[in-house]
Amino acid sequence: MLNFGKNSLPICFALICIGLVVSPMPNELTTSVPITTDVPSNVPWSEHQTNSKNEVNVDLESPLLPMVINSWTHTEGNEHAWHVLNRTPGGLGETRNAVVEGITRCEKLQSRLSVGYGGSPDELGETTLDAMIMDGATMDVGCVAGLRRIKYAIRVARHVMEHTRHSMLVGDSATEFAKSMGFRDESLSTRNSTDLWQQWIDSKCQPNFWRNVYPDPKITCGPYKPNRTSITPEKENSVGKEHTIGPDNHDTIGMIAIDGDNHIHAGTSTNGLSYKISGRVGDSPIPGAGAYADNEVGAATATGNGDVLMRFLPTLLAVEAMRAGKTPAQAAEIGIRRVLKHYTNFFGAVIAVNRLGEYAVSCYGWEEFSIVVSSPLKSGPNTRIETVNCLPRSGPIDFSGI
Ligand code: SD4
Repeated sequence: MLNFGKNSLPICFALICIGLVVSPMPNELTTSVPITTDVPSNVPWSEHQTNSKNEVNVDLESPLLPMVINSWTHTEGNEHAWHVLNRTPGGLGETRNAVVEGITRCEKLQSRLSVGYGGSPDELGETTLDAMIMDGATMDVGCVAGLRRIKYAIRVARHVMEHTRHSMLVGDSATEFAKSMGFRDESLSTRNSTDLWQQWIDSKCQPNFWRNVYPDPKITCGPYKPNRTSITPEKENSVGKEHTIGPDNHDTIGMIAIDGDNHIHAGTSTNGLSYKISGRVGDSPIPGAGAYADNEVGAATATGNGDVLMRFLPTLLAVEAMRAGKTPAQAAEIGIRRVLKHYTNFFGAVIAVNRLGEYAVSCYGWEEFSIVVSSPLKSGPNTRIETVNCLPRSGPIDFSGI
């Protein structure tokens, strides 16, 4: 667990320089990057300064803002979001555009072949998309899940938020909605996704997400029927542990943008897990699971095995932990440890950012995890990749207070 939010700015710059010197990749850090503001982040929000309307910290300017932060090494999306955010001084009024357009850039580029069309074919060989945008000022959200045949899921999510009174549309009906809003209906399959799917069929549909069915899903493809024998109540320690998610086969971006007025938007986009059962929706489009934002406190976003993550709403947990006075580091770790309490064979990460731009990551299941951050730095590039060590997989985990 690494805390980015405590030490002094000079130390931060020194560490960045050391990281640049010792790191095999430019801009990639293998240690934490402590960043600070004048405001102690372990003070409960209720104790921070308030105005007559009882709004917290309204006049507080943070040297860390504006900022854009996202999960995994989707640098192009982050750079584009940063560019959009800086169209206005302080990023004012641009956080929604920054998140939506930054994520759209990833969807367009099929960033690292892992976000957007042409990735993670489901059991039927089709790519479907989940996405969400959340406004931390109004608490409005727009989400799409299992979206078929429309490339830019995050923009469709934005249309759900801005042109309906609903929060989420799903499946074919979401496609119809998108078409009526002017989006193009087109196949999301590519040579890459078709080849991946064919290889999966050739390997007898392994791995897959079925259990308690016949014929045996561990050795053969479906169609399957439910087993007539009683279901073992034995708890599985993981959901599909064969489906490891790593730097080369992950499929999600979670992004948070904060402007100089502490206005926050958070968003996600994913094509889910490869070989998912058709109709499966992950955590990414679910508020509180894939991402959450509240201008009064901050925001969080998660990545990893969404079938598990959505059971614990880790990003809501992280934001609520910060509201209760925890640092971003503690808050992110609370999100992860809540999952670990029940599923120790799990891959995932939570990024937590407070409204001042102090941030931290907690991750589990991998050795390390990378994020991209853009924020004003006195020296060095504004956009940089930061890599943190994940919680150790062996040894006791502290569940106190979880
Ligand atoms: C999902 N959480 O659909 C996503 C997958 C992911 O990097 O995060 N991959 O379960």
